[in-house]
Amino acid sequence: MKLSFRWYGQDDPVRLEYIRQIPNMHSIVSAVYDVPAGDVWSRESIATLRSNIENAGLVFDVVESVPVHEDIKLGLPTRDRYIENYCETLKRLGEAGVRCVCYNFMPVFDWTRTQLDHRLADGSTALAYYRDQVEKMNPVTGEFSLPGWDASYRKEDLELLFSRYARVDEEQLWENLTYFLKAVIPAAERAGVNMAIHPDDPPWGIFGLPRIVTGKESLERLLRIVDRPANGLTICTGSLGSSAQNDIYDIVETFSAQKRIHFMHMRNVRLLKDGSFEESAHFSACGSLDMVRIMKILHKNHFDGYMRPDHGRMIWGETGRPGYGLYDRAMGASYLTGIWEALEKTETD
Ligand code: DNO
Repeated sequence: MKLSFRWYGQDDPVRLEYIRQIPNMHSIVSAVYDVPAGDVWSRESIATLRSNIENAGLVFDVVESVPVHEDIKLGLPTRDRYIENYCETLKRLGEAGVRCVCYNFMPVFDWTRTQLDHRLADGSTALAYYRDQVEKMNPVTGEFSLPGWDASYRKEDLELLFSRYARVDEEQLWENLTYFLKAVIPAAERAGVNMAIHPDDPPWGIFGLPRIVTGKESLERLLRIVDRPANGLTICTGSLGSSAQNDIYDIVETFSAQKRIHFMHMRNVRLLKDGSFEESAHFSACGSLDMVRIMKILHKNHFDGYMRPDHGRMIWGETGRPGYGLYDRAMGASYLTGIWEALEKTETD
């Protein structure tokens, strides 16, 4: 297991020097943020990112994310150009030493929450998703702004995107994903990069848009499309685990045994009865997931990919990017390291 930590570049209030001080820290997970989705990442930007990270004594070998242009997800004729750009970016990342690229295939919205500062009993704040609130929302009328989504969309862009997605059902989205994987996985292999798709978060359709990377069956289907190690997974425990229909332990067991998990996002969530969820501290007792059980499965299957603590709460007065402060994620990292060390030093039974 290689421990890693997400960093949003020079604008991130969390400094690389601080991340370096977290025991056992190995890799920085980052991206080039100054280019629109679909453009090729410049060699200069990649080199700058790499040298900033290396100067801090850390390794730059994981990227999250190289975004997939909406035209690819929609299957528009323009997709070929964007796929070509995607492959070129992978080539450049491979040359710069990147070994794992996380991406997602969610239409329009990335991760979705209704609240970024839900107050927990201990006074900390965390992200939350309340189902009834999402059901009442209509993103096109624009009477609200969802936390965490790309605020750069104008109303007209969104209307156009929604009208285009009206013709894309789940099967069509699978076809578009298939087209993408068949072109991109060979390029990733040539670049020496493992692709690791992030599951949809939350793992169900929202706002009438299709979502397909939602559970064990869909992950199996995805891996079969191009049955090569470079076509792999990010298993995000908090995303998949936020649906009571997913057995996260079985998912981790199945795909770590197959060596198809390249990246683990470790996060705990508390599931509520109506299908809503609130994020929590990493410690098992704080949420609905048994983190030790997940780590045990990974350890048993000799997981040697990347792992990062996912979203943390805001604690100790820290302000900044919701979910991505330093303190609680650092505690999460230490918790995960502690569990791993205990497993390493315990005879397997
Ligand atoms: C949220 C993240 C996601 C993730 C992308 C991967 O905090 O887990 O935004 O980076 O979905 O493409």
